[in-house]
Amino acid sequence: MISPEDYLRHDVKIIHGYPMIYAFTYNWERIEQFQCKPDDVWLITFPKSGTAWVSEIMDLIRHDGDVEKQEKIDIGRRVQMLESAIPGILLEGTEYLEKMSSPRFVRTHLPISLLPKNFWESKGKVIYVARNAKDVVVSYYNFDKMNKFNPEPGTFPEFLEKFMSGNVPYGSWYEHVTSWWEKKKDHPILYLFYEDIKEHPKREIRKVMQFLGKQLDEETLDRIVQRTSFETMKNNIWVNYKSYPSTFFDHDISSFMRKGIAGDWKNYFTVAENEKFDADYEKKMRGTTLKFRSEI
Ligand code: PPS
Repeated sequence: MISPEDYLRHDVKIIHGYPMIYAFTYNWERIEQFQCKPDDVWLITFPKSGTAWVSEIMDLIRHDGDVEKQEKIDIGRRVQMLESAIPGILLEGTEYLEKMSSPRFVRTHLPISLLPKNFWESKGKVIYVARNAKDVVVSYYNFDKMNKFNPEPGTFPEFLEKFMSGNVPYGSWYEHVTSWWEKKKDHPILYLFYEDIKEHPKREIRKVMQFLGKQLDEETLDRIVQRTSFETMKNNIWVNYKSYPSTFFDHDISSFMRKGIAGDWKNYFTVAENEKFDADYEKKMRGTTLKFRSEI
């Protein structure tokens, strides 16, 4: 019988060359064999890029902006995470998805190489959300202090090194964001940026609405903007991770809905770290047309 002590704060496990959250690696076959469907809508992100935010936007669009129609369950179930698993306690993400009626909203942080085998042939639409690397590092570091599924992050300088070398769950941010950017050429992908949603939420929510093939009036869009603001989501138990026990997520250490801004990295990076990061970034991102804003 598996218990949380067997996987909480466990080191990552390498799956086909990628570091993965240990608890999620149980029975990995379930991910490879997962049957994707043509009407699945995928939300794909590197961790800490705005997954919960865009999940809530998608769920509200699906329900015409009506909170009463939304299921009172965690956002990770309404837009079900493919690879999630709390062994011995909760059904695995794949099992939930198999029971879900279509069209399903599926979320994942998986890099392209780890997708289910029939992902591309199933041709499901993809919403990809990317956030600038420096804010992702800071958000990831704070999350790992409170998220017991991941290894202890160590100090910020230590975590920064691990991030730059791709030695964090789900691997290299650089590879993730650029490889999905390239895939835009031959797959229906709406590629969004956290900073754009922050700067102009209604414009970006409208893009999601159009991509999902919905028609909502201006008043409904305004309501969705309000209901997915950082302040509203911070107090919503179904999106702020407070519905999970502190054994898994310890909100006394840090909140899941922490700051929700662009540019917080300036409070963490030293001048020397910033210079080193920028030089390394330049090398790793050479050759891509993908551009980020680290502040707005
Ligand atoms: S996870 O664990 O990978 O699914 O995390 P993810 O949801 O991708 O990212 C969490 C960060 O997104 C911020 N967030 C928001 N920012 C602005 N507005 C809204 N509504 C919002 N919802 C979530 C959240 O605060 C995390 O960022 P940080 O920088 O840590 O605050």
